[in-house]
Amino acid sequence: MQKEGIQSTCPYCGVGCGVLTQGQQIIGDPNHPANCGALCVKGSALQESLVTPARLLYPKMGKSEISWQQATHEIATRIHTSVQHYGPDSVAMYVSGQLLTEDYYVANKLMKGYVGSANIDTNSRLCMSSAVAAHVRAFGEDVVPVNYEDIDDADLLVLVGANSAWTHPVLFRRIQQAKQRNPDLKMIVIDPRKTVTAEQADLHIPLANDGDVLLFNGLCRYLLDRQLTDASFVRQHTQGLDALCAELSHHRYQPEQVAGALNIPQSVVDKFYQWFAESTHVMTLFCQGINQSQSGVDKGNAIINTHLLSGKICRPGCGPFSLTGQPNAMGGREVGGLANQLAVHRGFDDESIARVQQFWNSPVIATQPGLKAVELFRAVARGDIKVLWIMATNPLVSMPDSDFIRQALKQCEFVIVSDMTSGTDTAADADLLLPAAGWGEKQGMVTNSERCLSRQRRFLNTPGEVRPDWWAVSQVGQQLCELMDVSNGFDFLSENDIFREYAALTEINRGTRYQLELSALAALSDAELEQWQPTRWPLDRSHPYQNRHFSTEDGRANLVVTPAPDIQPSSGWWLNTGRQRDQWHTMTRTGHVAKLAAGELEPTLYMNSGSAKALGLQEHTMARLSMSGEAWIWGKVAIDEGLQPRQLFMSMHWAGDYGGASQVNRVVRADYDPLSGQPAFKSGSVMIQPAPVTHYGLTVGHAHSMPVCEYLSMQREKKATVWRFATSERLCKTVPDVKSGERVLTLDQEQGWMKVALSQSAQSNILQVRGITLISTQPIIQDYLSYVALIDQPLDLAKLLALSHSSVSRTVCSCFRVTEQQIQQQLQNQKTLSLEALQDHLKCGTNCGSCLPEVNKLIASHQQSIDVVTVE
Ligand SMILES: Nc1nc2c(c(=O)[nH]1)N[C@H]1C(S)=C(S)[C@@H](COP(=O)(O)OP(=O)(O)OC[C@H]3O[C@@H](n4cnc5c(=O)[nH]c(N)nc54)[C@H](O)[C@@H]3O)O[C@H]1N2
Ligand SMILES: Nc1nc2c(c(=O)[nH]1)N[C@H]1C(S)=C(S)[C@@H](COP(=O)(O)OP(=O)(O)OC[C@H]3O[C@@H](n4cnc5c(=O)[nH]c(N)nc54)[C@H](O)[C@@H]3O)O[C@H]1N2
Ligand code: SF4
Ligand SMILES: [Mo]
Repeated sequence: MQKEGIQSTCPYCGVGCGVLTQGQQIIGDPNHPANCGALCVKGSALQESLVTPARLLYPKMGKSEISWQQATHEIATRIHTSVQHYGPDSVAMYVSGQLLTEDYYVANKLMKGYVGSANIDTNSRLCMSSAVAAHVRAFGEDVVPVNYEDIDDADLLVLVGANSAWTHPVLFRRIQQAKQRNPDLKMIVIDPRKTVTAEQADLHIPLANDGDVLLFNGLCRYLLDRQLTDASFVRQHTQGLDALCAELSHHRYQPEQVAGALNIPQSVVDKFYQWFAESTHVMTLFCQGINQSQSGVDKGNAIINTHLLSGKICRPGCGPFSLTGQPNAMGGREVGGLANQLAVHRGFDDESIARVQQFWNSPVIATQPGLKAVELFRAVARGDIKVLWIMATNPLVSMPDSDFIRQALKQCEFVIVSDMTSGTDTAADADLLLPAAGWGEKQGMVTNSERCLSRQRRFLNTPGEVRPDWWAVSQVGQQLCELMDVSNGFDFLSENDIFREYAALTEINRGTRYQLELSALAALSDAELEQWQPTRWPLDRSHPYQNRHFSTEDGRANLVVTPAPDIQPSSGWWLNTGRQRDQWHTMTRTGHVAKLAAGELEPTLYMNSGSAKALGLQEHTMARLSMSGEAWIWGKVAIDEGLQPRQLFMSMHWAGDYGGASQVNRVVRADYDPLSGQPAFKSGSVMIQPAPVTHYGLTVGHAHSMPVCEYLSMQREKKATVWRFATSERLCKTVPDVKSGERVLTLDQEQGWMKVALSQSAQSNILQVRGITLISTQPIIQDYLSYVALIDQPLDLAKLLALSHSSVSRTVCSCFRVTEQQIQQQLQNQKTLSLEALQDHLKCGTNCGSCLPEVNKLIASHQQSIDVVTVE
């Protein structure tokens, strides 16, 4: 039963939209400052996502269900024994920006204050750690110095390495609205790919991969050479100018050199620099194209340098804006859940260690940084880490070089995984599985990109023995304290107790250079926390650093010298990875939602038509990729002219049964930024070839056992499941197996055969279709949805055979399942080419609006084709 009228926060991206439960629906909260009622396609499918497949309901050790008491006792004992025999660093936790602040806080306290090791790292290492390091280097603290409202005051928005139209859609909508209100507001998008976001920019800069430091250093040089800096701001509020000038004096930072090295026209570079210099209010929004790089931290600092030099910071409408990925990546950074922080924005200096230890009353405390994600798993593989607790993340899919992670986990003596589902790749390698309460079943605080604390609230009953993560950690903490014979630091009765303790700990920052200070919240009662409304810190409602006093020792921001890395000549093939509009990470929450699954049907490898030609590949055929020539992954080829020659793109999502062996991180190297440790997910060099396909296959129907293939993906539709496969082996007509009692009809076709599984309905003699399989030596492009529609229907052979001439079309609007083909047809039939007329017929884009950029693009291209015809 779902409770009515509950205010909560969306569990997906860092925009942090408010939601409300209304009957059996989840809608946008009109009163939440992050979204004012709007939701994107993922947010508006939350209700459908609530039923998690393979839900984990009881703690499980191996194959047996055990009690929580047994499970937590086992963990505490394992930790205790390991610390005694091998020292505190033999224990590690790997947690997540999708935990609540309370979960994160206790996990951090357990590891750093009671195990005595800082070996607690998080998937935020893969996501935000370069931005964190850049903030700390420039400002002395990990503070995002802008608010969402600043967008409304800006004259120029620069989006760098961010495909926000897909990844932060509600924020992107805010940008579009600001543009509508202020036609002078310009938007620049800096991305090697022409993304949907870039298509809407006033200027798109398709720079060479990792050319960002060079581009932004060039901007600094431009401002300095032309005396366009804010000299008084620089003099009074920054330090490091001389060293920066020395670096920038190199002639490679001149606009013509920059343009040449980045392979873009100089006029484009000039325009960017000129717009930046001329605009009084500039914001630079950046995300994974910046962070996920071997020069990620320098990229962040190069961006911040431009704002410091020009004084376009510390006032409304200005500043660098690191967009956070996960719903509570920011909250995790606040409590200090990264291996290189201690707690509450403090590092491992003597004073911080002493104050935190005193507050925690901790028996042992970590005194130096722990291992960062990539190194942490290497230590696991070496056998240095004996007990590893993974919580709310799926590293076997999301870490680079994921086959190595699989080996590391197999090697580890004791792996605990806390998740909502046992269906993840990581859960398969766990020794102990803990059933976690998920979104809607637990409550606590999350902090979004603009430092706004909102509450996720419970509105569902908890099934089976599922428990919130904070509870599981606290239970282990209590038992560990008993074993250590120290006073209990984990006697929390509710998430509120934990939140109050966390807020109280931030008091150590009061009156210091640190901005994170929430101690006023330590006095909130349960009732007050229940009533909590979204609140930004600093709690005095000031704009961060509005007094131009930064968090460094002397209050001056650091201009950081960021030498630009050489741009690699593009002789090889470059694999860029990232997100699709409708999926969330490793698909555990969105893979089973039919309308979200329609966005990208199978593991797809994008390239432009020139690249495809060079490789001898055609759309819908299969290519295979490898990092070292050992393991290969297969992907379905699709053409995206937004990619440059020799650039490939694949989404990070395909995992578990959905993606089979085609997980992209199997071929992404574990290279990382030396300062932040953040992996360079966006610049893998790979080998690529046409895959040696003998047979392609498509099966729609109910549970089947599918053949073992190099390529096998799965998609859930409401009525049936869809499998797509390809193999180098010759398949024979027995594939796939049919269930006993089913009858089979096999029809030879031009390039293969069709196999229909039939069952007789109990009431009549009518044969009903249970499954349809197409096998062909050629790619199968027929419209799978028409086949899905035939499942569980009486056999209609004529209809079935007619479908062999259908073809699949890309879904544009997921909410109403409108395809590109339908839109094209409607546009052809329509007298006026307006969006409104289109929507009257098809409704596309009338719910969440996430597809509007694409719908508008189709209208525009149709308009163009008409223009061309008229000119001729
Ligand atoms: N739909 C959806 N939305 C999400 C998520 C999701 O899983 N699905 N996840 C959330 C999370 S955790 C995160 S971290 C964010 C990520 O949000 P984004 O960072 O916006 O998304 P990505 O697709 O990872 O990558 C962004 C862009 O970086 C570009 N890029 C690659 N290399 C370079 C480069 O060298 N320089 C520049 N300037 N750009 C480059 C890529 O071409 C890509 O278009 O999304 C959040 N929102
Ligand atoms: N190639 C490539 N790889 C990438 C990226 C990329 O751009 N390219 N991006 C990286 C980035 S930015 C990120 S953020 C990561 C994300 O990668 P992951 O964090 O590994 O991905 P998720 O699928 O979000 O994993 C979250 C897991 O937690 C479970 N879960 C959900 N709620 C709860 C809960 O309340 N408690 C518990 N205990 N479990 C819960 C889910 O079922 C799921 O299994 O991927 C990274 N990997
Ligand atoms: S923009 Fe982000 S927070 Fe908002 S509804 Fe979409 S996924 Fe949720
Ligand atoms: Mo992320």
